[in-house]
Amino acid sequence: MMTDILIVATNNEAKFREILQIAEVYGILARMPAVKTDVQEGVVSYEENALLKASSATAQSGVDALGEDSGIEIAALGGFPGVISARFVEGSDQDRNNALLERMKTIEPARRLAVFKACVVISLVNGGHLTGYGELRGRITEVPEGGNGFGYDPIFIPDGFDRTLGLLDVEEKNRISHRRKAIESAVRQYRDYKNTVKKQG
Ligand code: ITT
Repeated sequence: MMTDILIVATNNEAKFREILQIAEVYGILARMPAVKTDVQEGVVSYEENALLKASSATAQSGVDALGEDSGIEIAALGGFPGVISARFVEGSDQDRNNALLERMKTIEPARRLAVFKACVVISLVNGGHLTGYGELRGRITEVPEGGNGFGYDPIFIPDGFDRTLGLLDVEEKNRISHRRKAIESAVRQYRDYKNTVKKQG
């Protein structure tokens, strides 16, 4: 089992706990950075923001680092809020959930489709980086339900389920989530890269 330690460049506790649990499955230990990773995110793309977070943590810590950027895209709102999911309304997660439900109050159940997207970038001390993507499709409820998870979990029902992510436990969420898929892809590439480096060394 590998025990490479990756710095995780996030200021979001709940996101960090999910990343930690998922990375462990792949034999990678993760820890929160002792460095500031609160970079100025742009509004261009998840990739760009994830790379900014990861490379800022690598620059400050001198080790390989994982950054993640994610968001929710609501079909009936033209993909809004997307890359600005964390900050399109000031305040709490609950405030943002209520704001989205308010904007969607005239939208019928069949048109409440949404997708969570995540991009994970692992920046390497050698200057390169590895990128993974993940998506989770589902729909937006009419009222929030459940207190598990974070962000939009209480108003999102994944395809194939009849309950919100806020009602699933973290293990269930981590089996299907956008974050899981993005981490799995990036961490597999990272493992291959580490194995190649070891063979060469
Ligand atoms: P860092 O930038 O420090 O990692 P953040 O919370 O600002 O933390 P993002 O910029 O990536 O993270 O914003 C992602 C937002 O999208 C997040 O705050 C939630 O509102 C939402 N989101 C992403 N993944 C989610 C998930 O699994 N469940 C619920 N909401 C999620």
